[in-house]
Amino acid sequence: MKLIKVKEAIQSDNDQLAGQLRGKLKEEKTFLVNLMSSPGAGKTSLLLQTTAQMKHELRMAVIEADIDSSVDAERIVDSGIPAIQLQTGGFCHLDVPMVQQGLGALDSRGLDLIFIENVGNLVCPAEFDTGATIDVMILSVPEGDDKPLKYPLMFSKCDALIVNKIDYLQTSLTDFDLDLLEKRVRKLNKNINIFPLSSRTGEGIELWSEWLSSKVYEHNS
Ligand SMILES: Nc1nc2c(ncn2[C@@H]2O[C@H](COP(=O)(O)OP(=O)(O)OP(=O)(O)O)[C@@H](O)[C@H]2O)c(=O)[nH]1
Ligand SMILES: [Mg+2]
Repeated sequence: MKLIKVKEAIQSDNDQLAGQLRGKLKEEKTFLVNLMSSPGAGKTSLLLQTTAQMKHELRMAVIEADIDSSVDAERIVDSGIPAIQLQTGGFCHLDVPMVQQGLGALDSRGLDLIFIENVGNLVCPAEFDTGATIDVMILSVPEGDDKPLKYPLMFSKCDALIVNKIDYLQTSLTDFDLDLLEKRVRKLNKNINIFPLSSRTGEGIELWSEWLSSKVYEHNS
């Protein structure tokens, strides 16, 4: 009997395509951010704040991915930033061919910075390289500071961690411990960049945007 490990074969093909896409984006001077989190952590809210902060210096667009619906892409377009919606029809993550479809629909040449809002999920998106230049995740305060213990792969693979909804820290509604979270994350990923912020009040958005902007200029020059 012949045994074929389908998942490994799919991932190895995908890894190869991801490497090729990263090379192409580098040549075209386009920076691609893969933004991941659980549902509702604040991906779309962060994108609205970040693009508003950076729109005078960079040409940007957003690829939204959802299992169904196009509400997120509509919110981005309403803010004046080009966006397209990928509907995965049940898939819980994006792979490189799906991202390529999105890039094709946007005509990515001429854009400095493109964001992918990946499907809301802390498991599957962590396993699939999208070909993005960097991976960024959001953990929001109401989800709790124990998430690095439960979803270590996601925290291990990201270049930056946004801790969103820090406005909750000033209330009695949470026991979230930011220092404890940082200790847990650094055990998995020593050099990760951590940005506590609120996509509601705007606190911390400037620091995150400045860091991202410096990465974009480094990559695209
Ligand atoms: N208090 C507070 N609420 C926030 C913050 N950021 C986002 N929210 C709220 O959290 C909810 C979910 O935000 P979204 O930006 O839609 O989250 P998302 O990760 O894009 O959600 P999905 O695309 O459904 O996975 C909304 O009601 C936002 O208004 C924040 O910093 N503080
Ligand atoms: Mg969203």
